Amino acid sequence: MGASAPTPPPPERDRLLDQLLAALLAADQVAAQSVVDRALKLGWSADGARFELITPALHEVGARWERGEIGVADEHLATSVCEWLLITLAGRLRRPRTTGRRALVGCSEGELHTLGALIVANLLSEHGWSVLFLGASTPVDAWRAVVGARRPDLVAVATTRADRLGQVGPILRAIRAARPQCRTVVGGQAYARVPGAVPDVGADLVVVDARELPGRLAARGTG
Ligand code: B12
Repeated sequence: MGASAPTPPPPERDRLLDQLLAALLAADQVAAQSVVDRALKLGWSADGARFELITPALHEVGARWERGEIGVADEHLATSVCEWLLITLAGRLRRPRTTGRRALVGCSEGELHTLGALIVANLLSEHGWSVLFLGASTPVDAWRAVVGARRPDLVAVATTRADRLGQVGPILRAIRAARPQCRTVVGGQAYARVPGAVPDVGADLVVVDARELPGRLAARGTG
């Protein structure tokens, strides 16, 4: 099972997506896992399951929560099942030999949406990076401290809420002050939410679609 492969055909994708959504709304971890297993048996890649199933299913869960069709606890349960799916998916893949490059991945201050960052962390691991994953909301001073102590070559900062974008500039400046040679990449739904141009927060790279990340890093000689 490779990490990346061609996009699955739409009818099959729609059917599996419906099944995954039903499993998530029922908070049925076993059923959700079997949908992902079916996709992999059909030849989908891990990235196919991440980007064509799990991500859109969670976006739909959010839309239903926003419309008041499901409660906060339903959304929490769906999220915890997806976290499980993402971790088991990453655990199945054979990782390439590490290249010695170190990446630090986390969320900007105040940001509690962690699954996008988790996907980025897994993706980088599968492309040979040694990855440190910070999880949710890391304050500016803590970014400075961890970058100084752990000396990453790349830092990826995830932001989902557009109203949290103001926190990203100070984080990037703290990273540069701690380690000037460290490259920075930012991404997450916040960058897609702002109408018009993708906001410039001062990162080396802005990547809205995580699938493009390995290629974009390689094109800059960072991958
Ligand atoms: C689960 C969830 C939560 C959980 C998160 C738990 C967790 N462990 O992550 C909890 C309960 C904490 C939560 C809280 C809130 N949430 Co919420 N949440 C969601 C939900 C349903 C799913 C998020 C998710 O995991 N998506 C799946 C991931 C994989 O997708 P993704 O984030 O888009 O990531 C992909 C790309 O964006 C990209 N990417 C992401 N990060 C990065 C980083 C880099 C570097 C790169 C290259 C790429 C990249 O790659 C990923 C892979 O495809 C979304 C719905 C949605 N549209 O996503 C709402 C949503 C994001 N939440 C929303 C809101 C409003 C909130 C709250 C304010 C609610 C409240 N009133 O308390 C709080 C804010 C908390 C905070 N301080 O951050 C809104 C945001 C609206 C907006 N305008 O910003 C959404 C869109 C729901 C909605 N439809 O209204 N939430």
